Amino acid sequence: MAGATILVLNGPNLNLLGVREPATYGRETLADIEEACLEHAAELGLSLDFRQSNHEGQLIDWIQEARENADGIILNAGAYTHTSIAILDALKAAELPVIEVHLSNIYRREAFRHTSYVSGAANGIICGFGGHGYVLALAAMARLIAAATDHD
Ligand code: CA2
Repeated sequence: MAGATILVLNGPNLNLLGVREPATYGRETLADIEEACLEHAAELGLSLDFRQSNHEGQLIDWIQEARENADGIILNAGAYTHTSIAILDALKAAELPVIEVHLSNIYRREAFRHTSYVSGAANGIICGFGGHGYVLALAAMARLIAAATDHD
């Protein structure tokens, strides 16, 4: 597992974190979350590739590239979670462990947020813990990769 690279992908509008709607998404910025992830990844011996895009096609290109460049994907697809069969297909084609993350508890929110296409390709889902959910996802990913390596 040492040296494994985790791609952490963030979808549309997550660049606004900490700047708008603090009542829903908190005051933590995406840069704060990246910093916490970098710290935790170093403790776990993982390399991190942390990215954000507002564009569905860009997210799909990065997921496709991950097949060659990464060992696991942590994804907060933002609103594309609830709409994008294309992201689901890309995740399935990547054949990597996937952890879905949401800052908010999507099951306590509007009904349209209760459906996630991403979940169809995810090993597990973490939602409702704000930015700390990304750190929890890294710990879970380290265990998934270690378990897969043990069986090789
Ligand atoms: O809870 C999450 O992490 C979400 O993925 C966030 C998405 C939302 O569409 C999902 O249902 C749940 C929205 C991200 C938008 O982030 C903003 C941050 C600050 C201000 C405005 C939007």
